[in-house]
Amino acid sequence: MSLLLLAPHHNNLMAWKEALLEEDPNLDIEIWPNIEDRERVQFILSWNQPKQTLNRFPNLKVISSLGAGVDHILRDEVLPENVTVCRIVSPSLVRQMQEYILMTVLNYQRNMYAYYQQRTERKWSEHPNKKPDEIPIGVMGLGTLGKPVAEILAQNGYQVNGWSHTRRTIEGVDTFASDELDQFLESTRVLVCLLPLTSDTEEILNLALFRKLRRPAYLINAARGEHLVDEDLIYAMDTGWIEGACLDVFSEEPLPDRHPFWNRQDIMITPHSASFTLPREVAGQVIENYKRALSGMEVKNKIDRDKGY
Ligand code: NDP
Ligand code: OXD
Repeated sequence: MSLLLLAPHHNNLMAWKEALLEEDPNLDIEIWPNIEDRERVQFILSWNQPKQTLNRFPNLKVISSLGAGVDHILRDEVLPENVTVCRIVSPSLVRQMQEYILMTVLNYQRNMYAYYQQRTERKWSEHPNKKPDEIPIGVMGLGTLGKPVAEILAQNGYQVNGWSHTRRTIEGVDTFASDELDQFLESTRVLVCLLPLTSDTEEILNLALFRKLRRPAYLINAARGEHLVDEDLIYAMDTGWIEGACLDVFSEEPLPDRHPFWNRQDIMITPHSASFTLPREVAGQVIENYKRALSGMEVKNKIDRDKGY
C-alpha cells in the first residue's frame, strides 16, 4: 500500500517526503505523477491537485490536505463520494497565525504602513497613534485559528468581537452567531477573516458587508482569496469606507503582475505566508492517520463534507 504526495506545484515536497521517512523509514511514498500502481494508493496528501486526478485511485480511503484548508479538495469535481477528507491541525500553524494578525493590527494601529511609505520618500511626518479602544476588532471564524487569534488580541487590550456559525464562548471576546452578522459588523472597525471557504462564505467580503463596518475600517484577509470581491474592496477604499487592507490570500496565486492590488500603497500584500505547515512537526500526525486509514479506524482532524469544513 502506498501514500501519495499529490501537490505538483508545492515548493516543499521533498521536505515532506524526508520528514515522513524520518518518522517511519518503511513507508511506501510515491510522488505524483510517478506512480507504480494506482491500485496501491490508499492515502493521498494533497495541495492544489491537478484536475481529474482524485478519481484515478480505485482503493483510495482518505485524502488529507497538506495544510489547514480543505476547499481545494472539497471543490474538486471528481472527489469520490466515499472518501474521507481530513486536514492538518498543529500548534505552530496557530502560533504563526496569531503572530501575523497581531503584527498587522499593531502595524495599522501605530501607522507603520504609512511610515514604510514615507521612508521611501525621505518624508518626516508624524501620525497620532490609534488607541486600542478606537479600533474594535472583529474576527470572522472562531475555529482552530480564529479562536486563539481572538484570544491573543483580547489579551493585548483590544476590544474583540467574534463571529461564527454557532455562538462560541471565549473569555474577553464578545461573540456573535451567524444570524447576528449585522450586529457583529456594526461594532467592528478592523475586520479579520479566518473563515473556511464554503458556498456560504464565498464572496462574503463584499461592498454590502463593508458598508456595515465602523468607518474608516481596515481589512485583514488571511483565509482565502475567494472570500473577497476584489473590485468591491477597491471601491470601498476609493470611497473612504475602508482605509487600508492586508491580504495574504488571493483568488489567483501567485497574484498576477497585472492585478490592481499591486498598484496600491494602502494594500499590504503577503504571499500566502501568514502560517506555514512545518513537515517535521506534523509528519507524525499524518502517519498516524495513514495507519488508521489502513486499519479501517476513523482518522483524526476529519472534516464534515456536508458542512464544507
Ligand atoms: P476551522 O474549521 O477550525 O474553523 C472554522 C470557523 O469558521 C468555525 O468557527 C466556524 O463556525 C466558522 N464558520 C464556518 N462557516 C461559517 C459561516 N457560514 N458563518 C459563520 N461562521 C462560519 O478552520 P481553521 O480555523 O483551522 O482555518 C480557517 C481557514 O484559514 C482555513 O480554512 C484556511 O482557508 C485558512 N488558512 C490560511 C492560512 C494562511 O497561511 N493564510 C493558513 C491556514 C489556514 P463554528 O465554530 O460554529 O463551526
Ligand atoms: C492553508 C494553509 O490552508 O496554508 O492555507 O494551511
